Amino acid sequence: MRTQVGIVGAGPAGLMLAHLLYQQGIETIVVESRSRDYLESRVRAGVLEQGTVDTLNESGVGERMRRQGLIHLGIELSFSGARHRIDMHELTGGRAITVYGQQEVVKDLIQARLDAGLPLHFEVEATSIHNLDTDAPKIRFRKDGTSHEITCDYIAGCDGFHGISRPAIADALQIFERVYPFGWLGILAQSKPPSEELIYCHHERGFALFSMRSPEVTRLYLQCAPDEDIAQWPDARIWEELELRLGPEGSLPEGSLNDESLHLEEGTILQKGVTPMRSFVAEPMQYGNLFLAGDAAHIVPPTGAKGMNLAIADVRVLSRALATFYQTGNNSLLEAYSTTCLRRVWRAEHFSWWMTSLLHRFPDATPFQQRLQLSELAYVASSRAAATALAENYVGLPF
Ligand code: RFL
Ligand code: PHB
Repeated sequence: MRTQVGIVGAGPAGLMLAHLLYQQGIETIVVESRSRDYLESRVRAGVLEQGTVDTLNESGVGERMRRQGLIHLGIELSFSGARHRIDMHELTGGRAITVYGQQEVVKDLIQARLDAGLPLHFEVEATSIHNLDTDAPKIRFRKDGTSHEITCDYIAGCDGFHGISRPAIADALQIFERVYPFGWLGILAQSKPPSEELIYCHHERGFALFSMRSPEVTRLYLQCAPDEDIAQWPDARIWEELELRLGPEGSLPEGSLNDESLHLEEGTILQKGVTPMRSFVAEPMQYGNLFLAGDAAHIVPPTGAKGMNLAIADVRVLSRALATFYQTGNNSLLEAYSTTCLRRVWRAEHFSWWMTSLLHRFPDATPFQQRLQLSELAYVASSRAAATALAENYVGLPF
């Protein structure tokens, strides 16, 4: 097999790249180890930045998102028994986020690819990549017991954190990493969300997040141990813990909670799982004719809702660089790929680390550190400058 750009992985990064390159007349082959059904039902991210929304719309795959996505103009922070609204729309001169599930984005991109009749191979696991410093790099995979090879001009490693692309160039990379001493237990439930906006809760029992997928389906998270045993969390315990973290803290005087109290509707839990949390960056995001994009190159803890948005931002840069090369022969944008992406990546790394540090309960935090956390929360809730810094990062900096 021969193609211009061989793409390993059909998550948001690989699918979006294939779609953007198709629009530029560039040939691609996508190989994905999982089944279509698995990809379309994997519940992950839910918050799209304005720039991600614009990219989907401009490339003609935003129709269902425009109908079903929920536009949010603000978020709430809950701490010390009260809720505070951050009016992102007002603070950022009219920007907003859209709540639309990652698996819905993936469905729309898979459909566009199949409608165009272009190669997207499910249940095909790339086993290795070769000849990266030649002009004919290769992707090897096995199918039906025989091994196959795709010869490319370029390879895009869009195979996520556990893929094969980054390890293939491990010797050329510098790794920056921080692992957090907690994870998130996430559920998807058939019930009305407790609020129309997302609520990020700092609570003495640990962080909680109240999000949604639609007016009837809620997505909720609880801070837990990184290796939490999900079997210890029957549905009733999850609801009870969510209720506690949405409510007041034990030591507060009566009457300090907002009088408008929230109602948590308990519905059928459709899915549950535990995600460990880390910050991770591999530099540079390129070696020879291999380009890494999305989670293959970097991970953020989910608190800032940046992971999928960064994946889309990377492939926007890469698709433009490849288009320029194929149209003009000029490879300067390709050479600048890693540097260009890393500027945005590190901003998102900082913001995600900051949101995580602000909102979680750290098992080894001293009383001094806990007071600093509360002071910073109070500052964000009361200072326009501090709230603006949160808002502009949350809605996403312009491309
Ligand atoms: P993906 O989605 O992991 O896709 C990589 C694909 O590569 C395939 N693959 C291979 N295919 C062929 N051969 C091989 N050898 C292969 N090895 C792997 C895999 O099967 C997979 O399909 O990476 P991509 O495209 O870079 O996308 C990244 C996002 O998925 C990720 O950053 C987000 O989900 C992170 N994230 C969030 N991001 C946001 O922007 N907003 C959010 O609100 C948000 N919330 C979240 C999140 C991630 C979470 N979890 C579960 C990690 C909430 C959670 C709980
Ligand atoms: C989600 O709805 O899944 C979600 C929302 C905000 C986050 C992370 C995840 O920060």
